[in-house]
Formats: sequence, structure tokens, C-alpha cells
Amino acid sequence: MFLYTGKSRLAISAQFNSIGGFTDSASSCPIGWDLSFVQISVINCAATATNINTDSAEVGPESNDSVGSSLEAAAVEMESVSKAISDVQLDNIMENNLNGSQENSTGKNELSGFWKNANETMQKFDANKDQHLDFAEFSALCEALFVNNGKAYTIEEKTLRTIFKIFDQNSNGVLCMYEFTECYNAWIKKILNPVSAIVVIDVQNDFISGSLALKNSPAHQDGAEVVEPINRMLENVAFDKVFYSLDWHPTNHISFADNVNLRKLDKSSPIQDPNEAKEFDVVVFEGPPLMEQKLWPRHCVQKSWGAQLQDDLKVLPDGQMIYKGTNPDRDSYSALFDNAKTSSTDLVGLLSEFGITDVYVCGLAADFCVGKFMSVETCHNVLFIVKKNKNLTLVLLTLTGFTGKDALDLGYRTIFVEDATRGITMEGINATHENLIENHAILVQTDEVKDMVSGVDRRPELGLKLALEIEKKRLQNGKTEKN
Ligand SMILES: [Ca+2]
Ligand SMILES: [Ca+2]
Repeated sequence: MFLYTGKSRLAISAQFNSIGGFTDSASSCPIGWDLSFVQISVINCAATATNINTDSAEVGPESNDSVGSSLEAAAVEMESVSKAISDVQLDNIMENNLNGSQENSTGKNELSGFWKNANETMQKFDANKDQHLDFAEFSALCEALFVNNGKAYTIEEKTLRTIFKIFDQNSNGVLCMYEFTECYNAWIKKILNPVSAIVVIDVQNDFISGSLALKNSPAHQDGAEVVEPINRMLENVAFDKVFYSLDWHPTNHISFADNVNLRKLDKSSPIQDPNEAKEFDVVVFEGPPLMEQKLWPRHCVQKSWGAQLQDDLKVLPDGQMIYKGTNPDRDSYSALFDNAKTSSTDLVGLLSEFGITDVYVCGLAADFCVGKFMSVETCHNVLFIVKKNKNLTLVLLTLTGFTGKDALDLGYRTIFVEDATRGITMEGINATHENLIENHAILVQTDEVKDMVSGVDRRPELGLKLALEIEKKRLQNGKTEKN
């Protein structure tokens, strides 16, 4: 059985061997499903307006023009798919699992050799030929999986045990074929064959040489310096998708100091007379909602020179612009929220539509509000943009659009391209780096990116991140089923 989306790469010829939340009660071995895979697929289904036949569990394409339909629609479709799956004959699913998926669900390259399918991989690493992978056998697999141009990375045993435990769903100390099939489909395949997007953040005139030039901020970094490494990446690396984000404010934006008269100050505002308010002061607007607001110089006004991408930045013809801060009444924090619910929905949708597994982040400014956002468990932090500091905004765009019991949980593997970013304060930059690493993102240099995107440099940290996401989704799915 297949899901068709009419879009080649993502088309989820899903064979339902990687769909979340199903347990074979007749067997001691739970069958693993990769929810994210189907989520991505289902969004795509929704975007191409598929119809779902819940009896046959087949999804067919339908010519239509509703590309970009809402994510709620996707969630509804998701439910339909789930229902359809539960009617499917278990035997067929198992058979598909055992055969391994010949379809390349996410990646662009054909997998070959012993990585070709779950069965071949199992045979390769099942040293004692008992049709199970014990921890030692799994460790050997990881040694072959996590390499840089053939050279194995050293992986801590603790990390290996964490990953092994995630896939050993019945905790009997070995991976049976069913468990391993999930491991293969949801994890190994994506590691071998990542689908990569780069998000070039706010490389705009105002942040480089305009009203909020980075070089005037405490770290005195020159924003223009990101242009060369970013261009180098865009020229040499075959990203699956390229996004450019732009701060894009209307002239009456709440954050501009010279707009302070446009809105009423609240009684609680530390400055009561708007004529006394200056740039970088904090005021409180009456709202609703009540809004504490730092006042910034006018910057990145829609269609102005300051909002334009820096002249030398390479803009690929198929690169997509992501506009943010477009709501006049939202400050940066609310814009974050707002971004998360509206403008980031576009980005979420796009990342999903293209089956992105890995997000590379570069641009301005490198710092973001540490802890405040990244520590939020449910917030699958991904892209950060600009929000506040002494004299620059530092916004964090989080992909929080999907919440609730059937929430789509998009935990992308995130790669921060260190030499293609510049920040505001050294403290902020260092804290950002630490925070990224704690959250299983990695820092790399521009020249390392090509091999990672092509799948010849495969980092264990990102493998751990993906495994943790699989576990998180499984738990969420379990809760959903109980409710
Ligand atoms: Ca074995
Ligand atoms: Ca097991």
C-alpha cells in the first residue's frame, strides 16, 4: 500500500512500515513507527489535497490547487491516516517491515551495499546470526554509521546505550527485526541520507551598515563578514532547500522609538511621557495585550534599503524568502509567538513539505535568548533570528506551531555554521554555543558543511538528537492513545 502525494521525493510510498504508534500485542516485540515521517508526509498530502480511503488505507492524488492548505487540515488527514492504518492487516505490515523499504522515503540518494535495506543491514551486523542485534553488534553498526569520509567517530558508550535503549522498545537487551526495522527506517536511513535546508538569517543592510549595524554592538563584529562564507556554501553545497529570512517591519511598527506616540502607554510604564522616551528605553504599552517594549531605532522597514539583503549576498533563484516582524502591533517577543503561529507556519510547512531532516543556520545575529526559549521542552527550537540586546534585536523563531495531543512535532537536527554568523555580545555568542550543544545541535565551520549535506560526514551528536526525537514522538503518541 502506498500513499501518493504527487511529489516525487516526498511521496510517501510509506508502506506503513514507518508510521507511529502501533504495538503488536500478540508479540513481545513492539513494532516501531516513525511518526515524523508520516507527519511530514501527511502535510504533503494535505498540501496536494489527497483523498484518503480509510478502508483500503490508500491515498490517491487528486488534481487541485489547494497547495498550502492549512496544517489543521493536515492534522485531520493525519487522523484519517491513523484510522486507516489500524485497519491494515498486521501481516502485511510485518512483511513490508521485513522486506525493508525499497523506497527512499526522505533522501535523495540510493542507499547501497549493506545499508540498502533493514534486512541487509541486520545480516551485516548480526555477528552471531541469531537474527537479533545485541548491544555489541549495535555498537559495531554505529561505528560504521558515524564516520567522516570513512573514518569512525569516537562515540561515548553512554550515548550508544541511550540510543540502543530507545530502539530496544521491549527492553530485553536485543533489537529484534521489528525493532530494528524502525531503527532502520526512522533513524539509519535519515542519517545516511539527510535532507538539508539552509536558513540564511537577516543578512540585511540595516544589520550590516544601517541603523542597527552589528559593528556598533558590544562585540563589534562586522556583519558583512558572513557574506563570503555564506556565498561559498551556496555555491558549493547541494542544499535541498535554501531560505532567506528578512526582518520586515511596517512603518508603524510598535518597536520603533519614533512610533512611541502611536500607542497609549500603560500606567505601569516606567516612562509616562512619550516625549521623554528615547531609543533603547523600555516602555509599557496599554494594549491589550499589555506590552513591555524596548524601543529601537527604525530598522528593516518593508521595501526600504535597510530591509534589502546585502548586495553581495548570493540569492539563489529557487531560494525562498521568509518575512518576519510584519505585524505592526507585536514586539519582538510577541512577534516570536506570532511568528511561531503565522509566519513560521510557512516555514514549518515548507520544511515539512520538502522532508527536511537537517537545518543549517547562518547569518545575523548569532546570539539568541538563551534559556528563555531553548529550555522549553515542547518548543522544538530550530531557527533563531534576532532579538534584543543593548542595541540590536535578537529574535528567536521557534517552531511551536504544532501542539496538542496530535501535534506534529518537528525536531529538526540543527547545525549552526559558526564562521558564517556574527553576533552582538561575546557573552551572548558563547552562551548560544553552549546552549546549542546542550540541545544536541552542533557547531561547524563552513568548509565542513558539504560533506555533511552529502552524507559522507555523519555526526554522532545528530544521530543522538534524531533518536531522542523518535523517543519523544513515541511517548507523545502513547499519551495520545491513552487519552
Ligand atoms: Ca545477534
Ligand atoms: Ca528488544
